Amino acid sequence: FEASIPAASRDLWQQFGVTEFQDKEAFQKEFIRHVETTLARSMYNCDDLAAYLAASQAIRDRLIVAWNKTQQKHTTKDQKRVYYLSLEFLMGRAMDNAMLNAGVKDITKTGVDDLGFKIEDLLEQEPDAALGNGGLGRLAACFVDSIASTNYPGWGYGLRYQYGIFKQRIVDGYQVESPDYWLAFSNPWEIPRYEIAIDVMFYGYTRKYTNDQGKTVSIWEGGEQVQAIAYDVPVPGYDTETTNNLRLWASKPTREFDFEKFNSGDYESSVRESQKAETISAVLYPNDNFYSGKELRLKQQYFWVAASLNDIVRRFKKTHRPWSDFSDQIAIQLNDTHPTIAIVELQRILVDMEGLEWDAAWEIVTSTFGYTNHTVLPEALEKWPVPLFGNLLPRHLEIIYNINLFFLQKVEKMFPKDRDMLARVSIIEESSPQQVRMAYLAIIGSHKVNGVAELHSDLIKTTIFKDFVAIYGTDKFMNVTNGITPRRWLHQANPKLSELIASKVGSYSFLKDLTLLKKVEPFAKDPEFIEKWADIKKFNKARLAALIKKNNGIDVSVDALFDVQVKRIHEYKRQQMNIFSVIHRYLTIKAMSAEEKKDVTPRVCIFGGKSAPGYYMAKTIIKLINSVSEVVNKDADIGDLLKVVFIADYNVSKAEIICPASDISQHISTAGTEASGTSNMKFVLNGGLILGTVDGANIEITREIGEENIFLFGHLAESVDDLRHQRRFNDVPINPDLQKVIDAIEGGMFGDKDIYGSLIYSVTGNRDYYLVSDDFQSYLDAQKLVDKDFKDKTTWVSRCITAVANMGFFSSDRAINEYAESIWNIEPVAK
Ligand code: AZC
Repeated sequence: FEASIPAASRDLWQQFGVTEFQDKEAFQKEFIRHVETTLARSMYNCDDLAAYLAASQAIRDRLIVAWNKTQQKHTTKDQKRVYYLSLEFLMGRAMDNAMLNAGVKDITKTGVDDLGFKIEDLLEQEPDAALGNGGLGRLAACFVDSIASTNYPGWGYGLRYQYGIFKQRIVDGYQVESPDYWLAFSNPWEIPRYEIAIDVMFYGYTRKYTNDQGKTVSIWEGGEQVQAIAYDVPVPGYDTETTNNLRLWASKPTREFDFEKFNSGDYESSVRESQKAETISAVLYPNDNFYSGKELRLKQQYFWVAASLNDIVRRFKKTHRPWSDFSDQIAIQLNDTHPTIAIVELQRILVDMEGLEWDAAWEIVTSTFGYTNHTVLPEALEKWPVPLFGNLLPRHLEIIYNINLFFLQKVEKMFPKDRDMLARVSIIEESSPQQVRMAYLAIIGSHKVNGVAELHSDLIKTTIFKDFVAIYGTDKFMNVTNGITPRRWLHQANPKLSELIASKVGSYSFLKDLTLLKKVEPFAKDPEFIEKWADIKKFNKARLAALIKKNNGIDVSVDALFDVQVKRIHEYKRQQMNIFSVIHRYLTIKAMSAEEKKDVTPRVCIFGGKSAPGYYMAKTIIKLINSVSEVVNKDADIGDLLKVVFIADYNVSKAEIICPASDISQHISTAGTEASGTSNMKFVLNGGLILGTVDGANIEITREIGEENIFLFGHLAESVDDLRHQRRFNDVPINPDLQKVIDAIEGGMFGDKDIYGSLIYSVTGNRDYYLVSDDFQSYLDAQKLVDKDFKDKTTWVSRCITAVANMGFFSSDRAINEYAESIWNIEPVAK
């Protein structure tokens, strides 16, 4: 497939080369061609799904032309590139984004309209590409968008799961999972590259032998082979010619499957064995911020890493540069520890296969990799049992032992006789069985380590990675605060607000330079602007109200305060505290006289999010929310003063409807537990205020938008350890308002109290690890302030405008520029 056309024929190629469609008519021609040939349909049987597929094919063709040009340019310019390795890319839908970034939104919209379709209906046909769990995966999606939009040469590498994150239904108040077979109707946004097939080995053994130079070397052999097939997803930049690549690997059996078995007549088991290969990339593990040490997961990690590195090295070798140029040409970013085995794999390639000396190879490795940490939660840190690891990847384990030995020798020199230090920082934890600590390997094998918001980056330096700061110094550890792409999270999700902003900025240039939002700040006091802004919020709330009506059958008033908490369900994110406060609100309103009720700010409390299928406590929280919803929504005493809604199957495309519709969104993690959060940025960017703790990016949002425009509460990260200690060892009574709530639950107000036993115990049982009780009073106080402030509509909207005007910092373009400058050392591609 490397075959190139002889020079004599190239003119002809150029003459007939595919060009991008430029106008509506050309689009329509392409659209019909795809309906009639690609889909083999006609105007007599073209439904919305077929029309979506045909329109997507037309747009995809356009992307491919741009993609080809970009790749050629990158090859010619031969600049340093970045490869972003992420086990999750939570992309959501592609079509709207592709139209916008390729600049063909209007053409397509009017084009399909003439042909008898509504663009909105077509967009609805597309299933989300939900190849991620939550924040980490969505960040990767924003990052590839920004890398393309800022013209950096960069690729994403991931896995092409056949099943993305499960679909969530609510049955009798409980979460029920079903598979997300998103590829059922084919995926127009990927290009299968069957010719790019890479063999990946597992298991086997290592053998030492003496090579021609008389050196003893180790080789890995005798294992099982599977094949990685590349699927390319074009990633168009906004308002630029750059279209980058996201390469996702799918596992296939190798072509030569077990011929021995085959010939001995055991055909069936030979085929069965080869089918097992396909399961490697079949399904995304549905845990967010939680590590579960399953062998298949380690297989996924190595499969994806080995294929990606093979691909990267192959591309490098084509340039015929010396190995010492490797890290001048290539930067690789590790999105959390999931791809950490890449460090070992590159060392193996260089030493075992390319014959480099250990030290020279290690120098290349460490200057190539950067590692991003996304959490300090102990239950999320990856540690692989040594026996499991050594069985699956025997040579890699040997290399890890060597890396560790050289590292510990260095530490021993720096801190002579400090055995505790050696035990603490060793890659191998001396537990039973021993464990490979992946985060430590990632730190040792990278030149930079970063956290994702200031507080988090400080915390990793003072807690989980403290010893490594002592060893390497502070320069190796840095912060890059997360960001979000304003294309999807402002323009696409909230076209009316984007248009209103553009009317004041003078153009849509803020979508490329988000700091230009600052230009709307003077209009925060302009009555006409405030009114328009308020109308848009109302429109967006009506859009969400319609979704709620359709999904939940509940009527909500757009005049009520929309209070939203949507994110993965996790005890540290404290949805339990939110629902407890909703119960408190319900009890309070119920006890009011008719006169008192007149003063109540009506509220719609909206929840959404998935629980990991095996996370009992999170599932109990979902059940409680739904039970409260049942009771409150039909209580005639309450009416429109309080509604409680759980939106099932929260995902990227629902987030695009939900984010623009909030008045208040909640980001209320126990201080020090949420590394950054990114939905907090989405909600503020869409003109909603935040009720939050002093945690993650909330802190920087406060600094940017002003503390008068955010509702902060709760204990600070620095007090958390002490408070936990207090709870555990002294009898601290629980907050009296919280006690009333618990009494109500235990009195059976929301159904069988036994269902909630362990949830209540997690707060009352001398532990309250997430400090629900300690923060409850200040949470209620902050809620009260929200109720009061919301009554003054003009001031409220004015605060929202000021907040939006100061959100420029949170563009993922800014984050990518920081990575490019301080970690990757790459430049944008010149025109
Ligand atoms: C998340 C963090 O929980 C979230 O705070 C952050 O915004 C996001 O990463 C992006 O940086 N972490 C994860 O989703 N998962 C893991 C394993 O950390």
